[in-house]
Amino acid sequence: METSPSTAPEGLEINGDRLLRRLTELSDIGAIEGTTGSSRLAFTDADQAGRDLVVTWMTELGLDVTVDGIGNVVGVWVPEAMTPEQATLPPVMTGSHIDTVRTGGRYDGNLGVLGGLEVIETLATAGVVPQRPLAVAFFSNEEGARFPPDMMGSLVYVGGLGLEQAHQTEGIDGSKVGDELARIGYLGPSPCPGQVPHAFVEVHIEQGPVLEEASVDIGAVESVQGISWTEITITGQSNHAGTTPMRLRHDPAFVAAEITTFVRRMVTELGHPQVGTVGMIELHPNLVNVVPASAKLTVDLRNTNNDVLIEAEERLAGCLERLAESEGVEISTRTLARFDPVIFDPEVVDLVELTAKRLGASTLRMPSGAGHDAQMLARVCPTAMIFTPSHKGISHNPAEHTDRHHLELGVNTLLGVMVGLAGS
Ligand code: HGY
Ligand code: MN
Ligand code: MN
Repeated sequence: METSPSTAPEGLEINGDRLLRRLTELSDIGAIEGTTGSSRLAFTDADQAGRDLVVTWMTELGLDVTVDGIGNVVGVWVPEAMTPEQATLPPVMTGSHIDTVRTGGRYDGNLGVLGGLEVIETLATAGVVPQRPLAVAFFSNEEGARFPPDMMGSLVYVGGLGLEQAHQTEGIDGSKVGDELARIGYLGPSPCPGQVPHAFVEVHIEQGPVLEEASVDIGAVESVQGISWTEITITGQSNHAGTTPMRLRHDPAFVAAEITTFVRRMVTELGHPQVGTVGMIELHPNLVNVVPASAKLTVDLRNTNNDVLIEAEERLAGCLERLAESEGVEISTRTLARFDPVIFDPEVVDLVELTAKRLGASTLRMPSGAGHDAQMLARVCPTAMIFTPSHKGISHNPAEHTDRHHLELGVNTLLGVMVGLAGS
């Protein structure tokens, strides 16, 4: 991958006011009262409104906007001064997502999409003509919180998941991806898999404490850890809370609690960087005086080391077998997501680090604890990520915050890396 240190005009900087204004305007859609966060679960009305707003900005900027069969939106910038040969080259692409978890923050995903838009607007305004088109995308359903798996849109974009299979995916509310895409008007005509970019780079908040604790400005992300999501359904025997002696109980709530504590103990034993989360527990019928009939819970396991992640999965499976036996319940599982760790392109990582240092930033090479669309694009083209610090490491929480200086530094780094990858 030939990359050249950024050849953007010395000192060319993004317009921080414009970036902040767009981040604010977008986060006002699905705004969570009293916070700076938003709730825009994939393919909901709020997601549709957010999509419409960003598509408007892309169109106003003169980008060639396309929507594909899973609702991924790509805006391509082809400056008029570009030669016909250059205009048909695969673009350097950036982007991320604008869907959020139910309790989302202002910057998760949004920074990568609006930062990409800002880079293109800055270059266009300055009359910089890259040697190949630049593109900014937002990929559908990156969070996977309503419809698993996460990174669904970018996974379909790179051919890792069939479009029909994605459309048939049922959400936590019983709706289907294909129906919801049609309902919000984003069941687009562009083919999946999508065009393979020349290279892909994503700027994203770290969503963890590492950069802030180390007082470092920019993360040069070298990898993404492996992800394993399992849905567990426990079927016991519904019974009267008062009359049923403990010896006769087959209690899914108790089993769910045992699984939750098992995950914590196992992860502690395996040690850092293994993490484990029980994020969802549902009881049925969920009433004070009824021993539950069933319980459904999710387990999210992650590790940079795939072998240890597999060990964690095997230990969890053993725990479920023992509990089914001892408590006389039925336990079934469904894999919601399973992605191996991903290593980014070393030359693109080098360019991120070099570009940030040229801007006077301190840098740190690090893995990503969160999943990102970049980990899917890495399957088809040279890819890396730029991290900005997260205040107190808080994310997937409306209190998510990154200070302006770091937002601007992250997007200025993105500008330099994109120009460096495209040549100008
Ligand atoms: O789950 C994740 O890591 C990402 O936020 N989708
Ligand atoms: Mn994200
Ligand atoms: Mn997220």
